[in-house]
This record gives sequence, structure tokens and C-alpha cells, in this order.
Amino acid sequence: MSNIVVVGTQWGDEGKGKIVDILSGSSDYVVRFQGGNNAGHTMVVDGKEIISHLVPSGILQKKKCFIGNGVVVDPMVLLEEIDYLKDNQVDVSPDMLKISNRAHMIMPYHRAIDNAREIKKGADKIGTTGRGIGPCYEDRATRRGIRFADLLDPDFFADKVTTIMEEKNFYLEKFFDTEPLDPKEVIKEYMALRDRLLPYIADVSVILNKGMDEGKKVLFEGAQGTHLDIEHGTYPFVTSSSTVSGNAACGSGVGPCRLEEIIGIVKAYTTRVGAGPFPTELFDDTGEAIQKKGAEFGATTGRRRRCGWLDMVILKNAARLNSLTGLVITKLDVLDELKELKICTGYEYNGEIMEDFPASIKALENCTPVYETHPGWQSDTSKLKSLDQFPENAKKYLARIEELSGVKIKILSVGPGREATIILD
Ligand code: 2SA
Ligand code: GDP
Ligand code: MG
Repeated sequence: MSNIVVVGTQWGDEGKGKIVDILSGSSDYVVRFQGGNNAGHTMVVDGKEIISHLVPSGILQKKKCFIGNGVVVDPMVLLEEIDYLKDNQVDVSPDMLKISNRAHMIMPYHRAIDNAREIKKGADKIGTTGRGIGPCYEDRATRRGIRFADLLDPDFFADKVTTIMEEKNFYLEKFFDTEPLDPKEVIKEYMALRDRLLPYIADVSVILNKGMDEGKKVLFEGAQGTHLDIEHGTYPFVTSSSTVSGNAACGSGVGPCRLEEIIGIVKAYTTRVGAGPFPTELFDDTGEAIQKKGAEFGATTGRRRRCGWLDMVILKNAARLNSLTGLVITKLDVLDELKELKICTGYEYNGEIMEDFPASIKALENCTPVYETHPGWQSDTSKLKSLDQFPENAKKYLARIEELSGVKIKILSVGPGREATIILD
């Protein structure tokens, strides 16, 4: 086993939670390195579904879990999640979970601004999760963020919050025309959480690196997906963090040479939640059928996910941006009943075929996908246990994904549960 980075290759919700749960069985530590509680990672064990938003998906395998410096954490949501996991007999004591002292805290004004901004944008909204993610990363970049380390000194924390809230309230009232927030209340609310939070706060980078020096294996759990990356995604319809594998190093405080395997999770079709271009989106009965069979609803907000055909332009982009060393194909079972399937191999725009993912939103919105059509297999794959049991047409579909992406498939997933997983090598 090596240190492994797991990233989404599409627009998130590829099934990272399920695969991290499985792969963490052979890791010692599991660490989240970006995003926040915008993520919803679903694990199904013995028929029971657990969704985590902040705690890494290695927690069910009783692995030591870490929230790295690159994550933005809403402390109230974190404590609620710890309680929810405890209620489900999962140990999330401070022995099992550490939060980086350098991670930034999502504050009530971040949530308020996130939502007010979306309302003000109207039809042009991004379709954020409303969890305050963007405004929190914004403050990190402009050097006004509140970090977990700040909680250690209550007076310093109170001063910092009071100062920054002067500006936040000005925006909330004067620009967004909404209610200002009372800094005293905010400070009181966070101080009330302080005693529970303190035992979890640590220098995560130091612990991870020390563990690796002693031979511990680390799994880095990505959230969202490559095409929601702040720089490489469908900007501005993206999240506010770097979702690609390179950020596993920066967002957890390890050097890049310590990242070994990079596994890209690929849903056998494509989904997207929120606004933004989606060239292979389906607006017909096939799209409906995929949405229904795949139960494609947001794991955080419950929003209906948009569905479409598998897009190799984005998968090739993800292979390059992340240096993928292997693929995991999930939700193949969702396609079982289809008569035929399409794979997008390029985009036609202004009379030319583009094989590389364009930076221009306009090009993405106005391109026509170039498809190749494959016959469906129309049989149940959800109980299969090895690749040789798969129908020929399913094997051909998978072989074509490997051929076009140039990356080997290492795991196949044909159902939400741990048991519906086929390891290929
Ligand atoms: P934000 O809240 O600022 O990160 O939103 C910006 C865009 O990023 C998208 N985004 C996501 N897309 C897919 N899955 C995500 N997690 C949840 C899930 C989503 C949900 O697991 O289903 O429940 O709605 C996620 N998080 C952020 C978001 O839709 C915006 O397009
Ligand atoms: P993540 O954000 O990448 O962890 O993915 P989500 O948990 O948001 O969404 C993936 C959904 O698909 C969850 O409901 C999973 O339980 C489910 N899922 C994962 N793998 C499979 C699979 O192979 N087949 C089916 N039918 N469902 C799956
Ligand atoms: Mg998700």
C-alpha cells in the first residue's frame, strides 16, 4: 500500500465517500485537504447509510482521521456531525480526529453573505450550497480569516471577530440589504463551543509527517471534483478551493513527493449540481431515467442533480491535471437497463473539433458534444463479483474508457454498499 490521493474527476458526487471507506481499510490515516461541509460523502455499510460532510470517510474503518489546514470548518456543523456519528456507534473522540490549528473557521457572516449574494445575483447565481464556503476562503485570501488557533486565546479571538464584523455588517446592511449580525452574540456562540473543540485542535502537518516517517500510510480524501476546481474548473461556476490532487499536499501540510498513487473516481455517466455549463447534459427521458435510478440528489442540500452522458473531454482533462495513476468507475449498475449509451469524445465549436477542455465558458455553453454510440448490456450487473462475469458490452464500455483516458481502471463499483465493489488488480 502507498499513500493514496482520491479525487473526483467530474463535478463531484462520483462516489468518493464509498471508495475512501473501502481504500481506508488498508491505510493508517485519512485526511481531508480542501472544501468544507459543502461536501456530502455517502457510505453504505451493512445496508446502513452514513453521510459525512467534514469528518473523513475513513472514520467508519476506525482509522485516525484529520481535517487539514486547507479545509474550511463550520465548528457547529462539525460538532453536530460528531454527535451524529456517535449516535451511530462511531468513535469520533479526540483520539480519532484532529483538526488543523491552521484550518479556517466558517463564521455566521460567511453563511449570511453566501446566501445574500446568491439572492442578489438572481438568475446568474452559482447555485452554491449556501454553507459559507466561498466567503470563508475569500477571508483567508485577504488575510482576515479566523483560524482554529485563534480560539486558543479568547481575547484575541473576540478582538479579531469584532474588527472584521464591522466590515461584514456594513456589507450585509448597505450592500445586501439584510440584517446585520451582533458580534457579541457571535463571540458568545463560538466561545460556548470552545471547550468541546480544544481537544481536537492540533498541528496536523506535524502529526501526519511524523506518522509517515514511521511508515504510516495516508489516504488523502478529495471533495467536490476536478471541474469544480477554483482554477481549472468551469470558472466562475466552481467551488472556492483547489480540488485537484496537487492540493492534497498543500492542504494537509505534506510535501508533494509524499503523494504516491492518485486515484480518480469516475461516475459511469456525468452529473452536476448547481449552475454552470454541462455539455453532455440530457434533457430527455434517458436523463430522467438515469437521475431516478441513480437517486441523483445532493447529499448536502438534497438538490436534484443534473444528469448526462460520460464525457471523455473532462476525463482526459482530469487525468492530466491530477496525474491519475488509476481510475475507479462507479455506478455502472445505473446504466444496466439502457439500450444504448453515448460517450462524448470531443466538442464541436465554431466548426472545429476541440479535444481539450476549453477555458471559455462561452465555448462550453455553445459547443455540441461529439458522441460515439455503444450498445447497452441490458442485464443486472449489481450482484457481479468479477470482471469476467460482466456482459461483453459492459466490458467494451469500460475498455473504451481506459483506451480514451489512457488510465487503467483499478476498481469497479456496482452498488452503494461495500459489498458491491470489484477490485481489478
Ligand atoms: P459552494 O457551496 O460555494 O462550494 O458551491 C459552489 C459550486 O460547487 C458545487 N458543489 C458541489 N457539487 C457537487 N456536490 C457537492 N456536494 C453536495 C453533494 C452538493 C449538494 O454531495 O451532493 O448536496 O447540493 C458540492 N459542493 C459544492 C455547488 O453545487 C456549486 O455549483
Ligand atoms: P461523493 O460526494 O463523491 O462521496 O458522492 P455522494 O455520496 O455525494 O454521491 C454518490 C451517491 O451514489 C451516494 O448516494 C452513494 O451511496 C451512491 N453510490 C456510490 N457508488 C455507487 C454505485 O456503484 N452504484 C450505485 N447505484 N450507487 C452508488
Ligand atoms: Mg457528494
